[in-house]
Amino acid sequence: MTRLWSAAVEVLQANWNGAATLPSRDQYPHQWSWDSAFISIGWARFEPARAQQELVSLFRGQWSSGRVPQIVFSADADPGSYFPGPDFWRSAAVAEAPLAPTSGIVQPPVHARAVLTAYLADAGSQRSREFLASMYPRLRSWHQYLRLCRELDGTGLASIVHPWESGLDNSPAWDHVLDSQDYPAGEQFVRRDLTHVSTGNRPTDEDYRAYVALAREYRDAGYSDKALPDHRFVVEDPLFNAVFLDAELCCASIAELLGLHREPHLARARQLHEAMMSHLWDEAAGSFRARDARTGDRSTVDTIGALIPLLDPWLSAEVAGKVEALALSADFAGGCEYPMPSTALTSPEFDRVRYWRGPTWVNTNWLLWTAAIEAGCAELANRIAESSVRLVEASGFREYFDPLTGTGLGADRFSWTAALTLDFLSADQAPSSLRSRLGIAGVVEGTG
Ligand code: 2M8
Repeated sequence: MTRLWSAAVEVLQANWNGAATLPSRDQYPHQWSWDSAFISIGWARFEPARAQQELVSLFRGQWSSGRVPQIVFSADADPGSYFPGPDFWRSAAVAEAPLAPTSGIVQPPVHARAVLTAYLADAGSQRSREFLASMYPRLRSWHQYLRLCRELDGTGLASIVHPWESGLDNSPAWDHVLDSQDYPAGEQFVRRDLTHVSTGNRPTDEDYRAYVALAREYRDAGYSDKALPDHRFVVEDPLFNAVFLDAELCCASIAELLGLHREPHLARARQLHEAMMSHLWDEAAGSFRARDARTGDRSTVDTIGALIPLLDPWLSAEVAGKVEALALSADFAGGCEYPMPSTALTSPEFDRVRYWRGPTWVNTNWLLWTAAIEAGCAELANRIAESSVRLVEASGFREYFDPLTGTGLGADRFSWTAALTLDFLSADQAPSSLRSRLGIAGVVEGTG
């Protein structure tokens, strides 16, 4: 066992609160949705039972509509340690919410991949089979929520209704939507995120004014998705929808393992493929771009989100080739020592230290690495795995990193950075790819 491995294990153990793993004890003292999925992939590498417990614990927060909330609040945390907390979201006032206090928005649906990984890490045991059988209906209900409540304009794509739902909070991919509107000051609030991290590395006050106004409007409409056509932020995001497509493929594999029908999941994954090609692929730009569902306008910026659709097994060789070329170009891997930057290096919006506007993040590296392995892009996969490990060796398990110098930024001892490092370090024992489990060939010539 290497020093790096032991250090990563130690971070996860220190951030475990008895039922779940906190993303960071100081900065994020509750359970976050997609963090938990990534974190469980790390636990699966050395303690599969804990990986499964992490996911079961997250789904305690699932609403009766199927919605899996972005945050499940921890009773142990100091109520003033994170904003917006349970007093802001007021989930107790919503009939479909569970007993555990939660926020009312969602995050990308990485959970089916995490459930499959946590099962495969201990596939022989009775406990694992029970885990898989109990999680499958919860995943189905989560995906059904996204299909029934978040497909708003007949495109077949799931919409996000808040920048926090993307997981890439202040990405320039939605500047064109946010900048076209005014946000009332509303009730006063105190930002807690600047207590431990410097102002220049976090979203701006202006960003926060928009985030709080949009969250308040959604909350005050009772988190009703029927009201969304009037909502001011409704965006179809390539990363969110590519992860959703991948999640349906994972559900197809889970259904097969449980002796159930995989076809409905494959059909839904295929529909997402068609919808992404029709609405998010920008032929002129040769790239996937986020789309404002109310106006149809697409973003003009290339971000890390443009690359994650490589997860789609039905991309034509031409489209997959363009995505791979962009990933390896001077805009991303070819232009810096520590890829993958969250915004194209040559974009005027690129900011090397400000949160999701430029820095390298280990979770998006892991998603693209997974996609590159699935798509057979060995050069890209190797480059990402090698540079991610080099980055944490040099700077520790930080939340994000300057892609030019590798300097660590944001929270320290950050859980998904530690967890996914364990996965990069165990790549030689990876279970067979999803495409080969499902018998779906890699990139298919002529479709798309
Ligand atoms: C960041 O987002 C939260 C809001 O959800 C915040 O800034 O307070 C993002 O990086 C998000 O992707 C992540 O899940 C969360 C916790 O790590 O932090």
